[in-house]
Amino acid sequence: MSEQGPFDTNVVTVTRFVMEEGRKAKGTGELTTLLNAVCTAVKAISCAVRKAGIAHLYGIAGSTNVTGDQVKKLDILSNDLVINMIKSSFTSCVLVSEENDKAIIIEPEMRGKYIVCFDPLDGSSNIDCLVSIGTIFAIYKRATDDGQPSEKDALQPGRNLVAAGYALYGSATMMVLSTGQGVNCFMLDPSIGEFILVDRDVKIKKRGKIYSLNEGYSKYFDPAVTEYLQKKKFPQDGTEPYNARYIGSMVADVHRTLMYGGIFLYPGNVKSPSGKLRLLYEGNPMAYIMEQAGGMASTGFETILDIQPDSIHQRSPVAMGSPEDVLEYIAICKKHAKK
Ligand code: AMP
Ligand code: P6P
Repeated sequence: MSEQGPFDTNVVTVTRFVMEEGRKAKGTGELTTLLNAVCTAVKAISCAVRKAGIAHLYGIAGSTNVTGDQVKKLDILSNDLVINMIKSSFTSCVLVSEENDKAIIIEPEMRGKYIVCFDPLDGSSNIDCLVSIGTIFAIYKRATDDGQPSEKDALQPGRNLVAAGYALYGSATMMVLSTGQGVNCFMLDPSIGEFILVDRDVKIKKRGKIYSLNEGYSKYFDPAVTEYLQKKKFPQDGTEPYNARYIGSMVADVHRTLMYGGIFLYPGNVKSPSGKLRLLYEGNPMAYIMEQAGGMASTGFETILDIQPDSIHQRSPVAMGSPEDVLEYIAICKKHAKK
């Protein structure tokens, strides 16, 4: 409760927060405009997600995306919202979406200097059972300004990110955002349709007590992953075993890891050596948030943000969360690599 009582007349919205950051950066305002366009898309997606059952947005829309997931109506609607809001902000030149095989090159008269990689509705296989889902976005500045922008402009390591974040459509809708000066969390207040700053400069615990991965793939795990899990379940150092938590929606699993500490893993395995998660619009933005919050994000051998992408939908193994937990996992991976 602020000093004014129940109604805060000086509330910090994400729009106000981003404008303040923009003034400090002495920018032209283009990034501020882009971030606010993303927020508008997220508000509209949140509304659609909350109404989906009533508005008959559930159900299979018939097509499949690059991951092979059945594309549901909410996926298509979310993808169209993000594309249209960003296009009409005149800030971007190339868009990469999980829902589009090819990169979207913005028409010349609407172009700006930014590149946005996004998953418009991550975790979509959970839509019909009302499990939390999310939107993930990653923003780069175009590195070259010669000629026609292309898909190649999006092939930048995560280290080059200018901003990244995600929206979680859970028991409430939250926007988690970083523009390189830490991680800030904004809760959507549906009564005024604004994201309100609720957690400033979030930092992850140095070590947690939760591991998160799909143990249904245990048969296919590399030996290092099996050894790591054994250590979490049957610790030999007198400590208590870790808890297991896995939602199967990356945004929800990563947000819980950010809030409570621990480790989220989607490792490669014998069937899919690079795992399932996509580098440009799942691995990199989440790794950026984790590092900005004092956490770590690795493939087990390489820092995720240092990977030079070869293709826009390439996959990467993911281990991210509390630094001590990720370092412990990396040590086991490297030990097995030496054998
Ligand atoms: P702009 O001219 O608005 O595209 O901004 C130029 C650069 O300034 C951006 O690429 C960022 O590195 C920084 N910047 C601009 N606006 C913001 C903002 N709202 N928050 C954080 N950094 C910003
Ligand atoms: P699995 C959702 O489909 C997703 O892309 C991520 O959100 C999630 O972390 C992962 O796939 C879950 O995959 O193989 O455990 O069902």
